Amino acid sequence: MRIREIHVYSHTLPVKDGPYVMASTVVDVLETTLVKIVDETGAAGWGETCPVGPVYAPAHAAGALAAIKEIAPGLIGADVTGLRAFQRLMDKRLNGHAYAKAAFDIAAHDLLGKRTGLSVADLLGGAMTEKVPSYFASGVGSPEDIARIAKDKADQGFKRMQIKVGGRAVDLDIETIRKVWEAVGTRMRLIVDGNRGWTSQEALRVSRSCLDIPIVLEQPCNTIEEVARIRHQLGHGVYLDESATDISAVVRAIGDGICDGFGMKLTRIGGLQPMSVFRDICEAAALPHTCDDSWGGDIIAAACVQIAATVHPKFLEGVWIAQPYIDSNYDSRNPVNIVDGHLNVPAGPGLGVVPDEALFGAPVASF
Ligand code: 0XW
Ligand code: MG
Repeated sequence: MRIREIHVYSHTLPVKDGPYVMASTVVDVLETTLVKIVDETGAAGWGETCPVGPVYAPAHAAGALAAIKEIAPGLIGADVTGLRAFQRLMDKRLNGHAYAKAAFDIAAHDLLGKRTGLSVADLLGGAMTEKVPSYFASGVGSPEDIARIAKDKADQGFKRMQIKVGGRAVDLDIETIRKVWEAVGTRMRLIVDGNRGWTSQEALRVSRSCLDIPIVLEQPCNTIEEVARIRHQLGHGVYLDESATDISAVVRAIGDGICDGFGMKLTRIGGLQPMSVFRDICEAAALPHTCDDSWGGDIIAAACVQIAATVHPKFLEGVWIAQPYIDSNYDSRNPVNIVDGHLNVPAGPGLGVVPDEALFGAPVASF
């Protein structure tokens, strides 16, 4: 199963009812990059990577495209049956840029699955469940608006919600957390995501002001060191997201006891192959984690659900997908949509979705 052709597409995803506001960035429209790899039989596999703007992480759409173009020529003739070797082949073409390599890694899994008749979850060790819990992530907003959204989401069947905070007066963040708690109580697990926006002192202040509310703090501060400094003074659990940059950062954070779990992004860690390593490390350490990505359409969403289905349910915190913020699907026959706060594992081989490529226009690059 050797790659004969690669086609790269750019596609625009406007934020429905946008903008989407986070501590460090406001986004109205996202540029996603898709790759289609074709083997000698004409079978195709799809991958995608969509940074949520240029500030959230050291990743941006133009960077993804440039890195993909750098890597692509070296993948012509590559055999997708060796998914670990495939990662090393990409490393030989370009140092770092895991978020771009992820698109190829996802496409290779999709192609291998489509050719063998196996789902991506099968390739990753096998699904443990047919549907996985999703969770809703709000933007940063007024206490009243976020409390109203929280109640709506609990009514829709979500069991977990991420409240975005940071980038404004910390008193407003505290008021938001309190209003959400008053609105939904224990109907949903509440995660408060600072997206690196608080100083250590602000994180401490929030935690001490909300000791009566069972929240978890996700990536409250900019660096691991800032989190580590206050870790044992906090009255709440801590998950790392942006700071969990790769497997070695994850291993270090677990070894140093800095966190109680992770928000993990499939593209940040480099795709499904490294994500499965991360999954197994978390299971060995008995730590929970999400299977998310920063943004993207049905290809990324399907990849997140496929890996999530292979996670022991007791360690799966949930799967965030951008679908509530996107107007349409790439695959209208098998769309990846949240129903009652949950996501069904897409049926069929590979990712279980086949995008309508007419949506993407002509390729921006072909190899
Ligand atoms: C809620 N997310 C999964 C989507 C946005 O990209 C931010 C992200 C997070 O947890 O930071
Ligand atoms: Mg986060």
